[in-house]
Amino acid sequence: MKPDSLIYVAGHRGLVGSAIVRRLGAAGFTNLLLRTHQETDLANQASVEQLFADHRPEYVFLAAARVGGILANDTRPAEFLKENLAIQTNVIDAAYRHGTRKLLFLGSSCIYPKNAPQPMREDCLLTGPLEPTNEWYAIAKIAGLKMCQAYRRQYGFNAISAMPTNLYGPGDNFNLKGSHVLPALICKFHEAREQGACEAEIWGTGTPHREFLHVDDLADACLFLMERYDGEHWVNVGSGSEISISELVSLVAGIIGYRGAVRFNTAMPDGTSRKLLDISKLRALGWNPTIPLESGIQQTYNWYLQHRDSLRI
Ligand code: GFB
Repeated sequence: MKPDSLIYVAGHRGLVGSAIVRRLGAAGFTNLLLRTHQETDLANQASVEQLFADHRPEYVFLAAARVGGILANDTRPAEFLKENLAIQTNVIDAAYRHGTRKLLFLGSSCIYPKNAPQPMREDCLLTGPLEPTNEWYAIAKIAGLKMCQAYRRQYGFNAISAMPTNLYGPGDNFNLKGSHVLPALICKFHEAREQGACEAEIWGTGTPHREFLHVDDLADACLFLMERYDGEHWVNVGSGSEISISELVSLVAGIIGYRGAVRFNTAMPDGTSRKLLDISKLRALGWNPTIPLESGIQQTYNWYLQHRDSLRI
């Protein structure tokens, strides 16, 4: 990418897209194409066609997606499948037809089988059944990375895919019905402490393990891959370490200063028991994560405190 290359960040107001915009700005890329959902509905093929015909971006970061935590995934399967298939199909196809030089598609670690050996290597894709709570989202993301592969093979289109682990950071969704676990814990413990509540509810058993990556690390990896990787195979992006939900609960409660009790609501789903990514491929390319979990959570909590009044929670 050159400093004046026209770069389209699809989904620039989301957790990932906003981090990519910050990272591009820090690296001196100023010619960014950014459109809100109101301006361009990416699930609408005609809108996407118009955008690409008008602007012909040279590079595309495809960070737009219908995303959510375990409850949203589990209860809104049609939206997660249909909207993601539509968004990614429209954007990847339009980018190819309008001469985009390179596109980076963002997937998710939930593409891998529920019982995949840990840590999960890229080549365990499609070797077993998916985790039921998010199989709809996972199927859409698998279709997206396969579309990138297919367009590369048949048309020579330079489309690559990155598969991030569970993400967190500034700009996350703190709405408890739709959020992932980390923003949910921040919100729950902060509110409980403020209100002097003696108990906070945690979903599931607390035994599942998750790997968490700060979104600024992911954005850095996306730029790295855009500039240095041209392969047909997708690349895992993670922090390389996992933590149980119970341990995470203690960590977040400590950072926020919540000293009340926690109650595990086992009527809520646990999801998959582990999903740690094998990131040796990315490390071999020369990239490593840099943001430790504890300081990343502290920074995210500070962001939450600053933006709390304007969040829809
Ligand atoms: O982050 P999370 O919603 O998504 O949940 P997944 C992770 C774990 O935290 C689960 C537990 O075991 C939850 O039961 N948990 C405990 C909570 N308390 C809470 C809470 O208050 N809110 C939430 N949300 N979880 C998602 C997928 O799975 O991961 C997506 O559904 C995507 O498709 C994303 O892949 C990265 O890690 O289970």
